Amino acid sequence: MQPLVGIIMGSRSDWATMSAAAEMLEQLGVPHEVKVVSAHRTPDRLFDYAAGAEARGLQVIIAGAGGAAHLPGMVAAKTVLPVLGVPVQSQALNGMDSLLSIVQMPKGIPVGTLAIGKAGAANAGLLAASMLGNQYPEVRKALHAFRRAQTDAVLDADDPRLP
Ligand code: RP5
Repeated sequence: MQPLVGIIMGSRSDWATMSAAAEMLEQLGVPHEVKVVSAHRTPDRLFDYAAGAEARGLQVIIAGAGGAAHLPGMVAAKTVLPVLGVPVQSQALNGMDSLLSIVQMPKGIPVGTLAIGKAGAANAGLLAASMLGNQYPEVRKALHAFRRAQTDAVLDADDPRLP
């Protein structure tokens, strides 16, 4: 099926984090693609990917990177598609560097920034699905089911002393 969401990341090492976004989209039945696209190691690939994303039918791009994380901002500079940025937890600064690099975009080129690490990646998947839900009723239905199951899981195990 034609991918609607593009998940990109600066390095193969980001997959341990970004796989949470892919798993969420998988669970919600949203067609997606996954690629390593590095802003500084493969700048031409980054430009081609971002510039061609809309024509290829992508509707949302999720971009994860760590350290001086310029990938989401650079992608956003080359497309009007919504870009969701995931700060990957870096070793040196625990992801604060990634977070600030992604969230502090100057006025005019927005990047919707999620939390550091796997929670942010999973939420990026959910947020992408919410956006698609405006146009694809089956995705909205899957989101309602996800929320119901999440609520039920808490209510069904609300005594923390029990296993
Ligand atoms: C960034 O540098 C990547 O997004 C990754 O989070 C970080 C480290 O990359 P590797 O040295 O593991 O390839 O570009």
